[in-house]
Amino acid sequence: MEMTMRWYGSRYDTVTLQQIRQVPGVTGVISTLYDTTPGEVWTREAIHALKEEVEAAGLRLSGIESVNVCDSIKVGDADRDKYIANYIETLANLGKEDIHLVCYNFMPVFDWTRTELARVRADGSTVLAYNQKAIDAIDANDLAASMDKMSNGTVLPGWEPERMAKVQELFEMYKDVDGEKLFQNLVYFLKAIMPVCNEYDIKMAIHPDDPAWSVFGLTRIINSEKNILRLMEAVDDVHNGVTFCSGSYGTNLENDLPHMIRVLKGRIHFAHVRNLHFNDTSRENYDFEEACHISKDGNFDMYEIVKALYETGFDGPIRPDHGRMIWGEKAMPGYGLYDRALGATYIQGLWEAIEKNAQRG
Ligand code: DNO
Repeated sequence: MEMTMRWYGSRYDTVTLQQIRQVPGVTGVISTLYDTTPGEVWTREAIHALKEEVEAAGLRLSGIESVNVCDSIKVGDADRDKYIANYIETLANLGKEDIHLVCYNFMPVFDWTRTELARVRADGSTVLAYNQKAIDAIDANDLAASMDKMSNGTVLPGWEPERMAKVQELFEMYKDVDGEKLFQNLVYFLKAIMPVCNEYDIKMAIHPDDPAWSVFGLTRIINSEKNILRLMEAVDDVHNGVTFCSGSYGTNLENDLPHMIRVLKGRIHFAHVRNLHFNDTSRENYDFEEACHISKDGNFDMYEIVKALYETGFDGPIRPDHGRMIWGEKAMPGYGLYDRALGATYIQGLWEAIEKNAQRG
């Protein structure tokens, strides 16, 4: 595995490449061209400039999170082939720049969803949290506005204001898209891009739905072992792979995370590792908050998760995921430096112990 951190680019991130370079063991960043809109072609020059900037800081551009898939492709409307052609051109340009990992998602309208971006925990740290009652009480239109207000003036990934301005239009686009249709549109997209992925050895890594169930009546399909395996079989090519995000799959307690990692052996190209603390798991009062990475702060056995990755020969980039906001840091919710740095060293500690144990028999 390669330890990485997500970085939003010098124009948007409060964390610098130099700071990331100083986190023990981190050798790469996962980034994106943040000022592009879904559907447009990424030029080779822009990709090259990003890569050069990262390399000048002594790091590697280990992958892209995300090249977003535009809504036309997701709903399968008349324009989709045009946008798929653009996506293919972007992938070719990434391949020419020697980039071989692309994370993306296929969630309708909203990317990840939370109801609080700064819930205060007992130790005074703040975290992202989800409360079902709060979701049930709000109109989807208001959620976009309140996320914007909660974001400390930072641009939240997946909640870009330009997209959220047309949220009603987006809901309209998805009104006839059920789970099966969305799945078929995803398969259509993947089949169309596999040739360019094969040509440049680009591993596509789909990010799961977060949370792992439908919100605001919008269907969600990448949320369980059964569904992700169905996708792997429908396009049975190693370049059709998975971002294993423990915090997203883990929102559904029926998902056995270490087991899922084992059955997805060879198809996990990227791992997001984080922990959740559940306060209530009944359907109506469902409530969780994001914990720090260590096992005892949350509900997941992080040792078993990392062990499953190790034992299945996972060799892609791994990154600590959302961190708590601690030590007075002001940053994009979930993406401060300090707690993610603690997460990165913790995961590496687990990995080293597991690896040495295995090597010494
Ligand atoms: C949130 C992230 C997601 C993820 C996308 C991938 O923090 O995990 O926004 O990057 O879903 O396309």
